[in-house]
Amino acid sequence: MSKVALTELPAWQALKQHHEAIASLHLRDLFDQDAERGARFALDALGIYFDYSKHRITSETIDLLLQLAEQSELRARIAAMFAGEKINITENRAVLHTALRAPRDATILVDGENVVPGVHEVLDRMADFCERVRSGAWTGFSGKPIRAVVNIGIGGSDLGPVMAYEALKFYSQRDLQCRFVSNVDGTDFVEATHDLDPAETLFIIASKTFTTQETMTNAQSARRWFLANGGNEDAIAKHFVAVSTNAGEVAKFGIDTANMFGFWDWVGGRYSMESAIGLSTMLAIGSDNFRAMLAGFHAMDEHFRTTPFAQNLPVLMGLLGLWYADFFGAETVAVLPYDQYLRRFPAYLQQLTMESNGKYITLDGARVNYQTGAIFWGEPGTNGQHSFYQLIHQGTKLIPCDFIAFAQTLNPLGDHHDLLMSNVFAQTEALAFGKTQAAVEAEGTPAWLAPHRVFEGNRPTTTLLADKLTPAMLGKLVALYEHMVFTQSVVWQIDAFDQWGVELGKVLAKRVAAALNGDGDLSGYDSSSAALIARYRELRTHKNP
Ligand code: G6Q
Repeated sequence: MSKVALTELPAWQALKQHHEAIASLHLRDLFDQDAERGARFALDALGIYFDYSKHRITSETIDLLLQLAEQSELRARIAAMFAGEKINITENRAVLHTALRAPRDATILVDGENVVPGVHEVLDRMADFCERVRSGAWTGFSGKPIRAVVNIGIGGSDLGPVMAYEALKFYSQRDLQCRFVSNVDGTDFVEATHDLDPAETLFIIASKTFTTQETMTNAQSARRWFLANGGNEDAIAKHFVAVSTNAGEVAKFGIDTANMFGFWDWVGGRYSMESAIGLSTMLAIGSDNFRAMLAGFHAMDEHFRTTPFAQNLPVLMGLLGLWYADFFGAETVAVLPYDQYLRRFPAYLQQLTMESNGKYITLDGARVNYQTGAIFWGEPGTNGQHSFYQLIHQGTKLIPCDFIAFAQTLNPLGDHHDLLMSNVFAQTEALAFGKTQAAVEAEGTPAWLAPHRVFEGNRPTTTLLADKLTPAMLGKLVALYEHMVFTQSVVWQIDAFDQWGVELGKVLAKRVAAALNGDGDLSGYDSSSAALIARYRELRTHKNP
């Protein structure tokens, strides 16, 4: 399929000109000129108050961005994704994470087959299993109930589960702890298990392919640890379950496929936290809360699918991100959740956004001549304020920020929450409006010091204010970012659902691993790599068996 190049679209050209005209406008002036601006550029949807008034935009900017979405055929692409068309063209796959959260009576066809009953069958099996573990009915080899769940997985089979466990800890069963092992660095496994009792431990081997080097290495270490600490082969079935699409490999590992929870090739790794990959989440919070989370995802799916673009949260968020990336040259986006439970949310979003939109080849196979995916990063507020916010306020880079906050805290404690929230509002105010030279001088600041104390302002922010962090709200937030990513990928004309960029390193690592153990010839390597490998061979003390 051949499309008109993005930069040739009329809306893109108009945006270029429009950018020149408004780039120097200051948010101070925009707010001064329009007393209603705060309300004009704000939306209320699905319990999220979405304030995008502190962006360097006018009504015309939004009109042109919406035209860009139309000219990019976003509406048709959304329909294609929801209908199960194979929009992941480089892997020839449908992209149907939305089917994972579709209600029981929905019909979604892939190759002529309705996939929804299968989704709910797995959810029901997961719910039954989780109930048995949570209630203590499922016991380990010594008859004791399970008290620790260790999820072994990496990338999409880790980041979502970790993030969701942290985010929803408030709702979790506290006598059942979850831990996560992802890194092939043995330290990860050793530290995660050093104080665990194998008799009370359940391992979830979470791997779509069941061939990922890191996960399989950790899974084998888990099996050895279990056998060396009182477990036996017959008890493996009580202590190891799998989440995978690969029954053959699961059986080879020795896990009873009755204890395997499946999913499908139309679920991408980074879009899988609400599939069986979320088994640890369901074990932690229970199936009712898990289903509430799915309902939250689904509500945002429907919002994205049906709401006109001008009121569509993911669409607007995606277009605003694009406005800064492509017209202001901004390279990063800071995500700043003012909720301690969301501390892993930025890390989770890094994979979702950067693995999806970190592409320089279009669907037509051409090299892009514009910027694509931004670098996402962030930390929970207020901690970031005491470290990197300085650069956002007074550095030379433009960094649009997403502030995420909740009106109600899950842990009321004195006036903590008001103090937390006052920082949200104060930061976005300071970033937008800054502090002028005149204001600094009026405070009696000596002339030589004044420039250091001036805040230029005009730093754009979005504020997402919801009532409370619940499982449903988490689902909405994740789906919001998922669909934001998709929106951007459509305009950028890239495949958001493949990840060929992670392949090369994997292949080379296999070759190097073989070279580390011998004393073979290194002449096939470049001089830097050969010297590093030689030095490693010389210095390492522990030899693999
Ligand atoms: C995500 C990627 C990647 C994947 C991991 C783990 O979209 O595909 O992060 O999730 O490589 O893969 P397995 O689940 O197959 O072990």
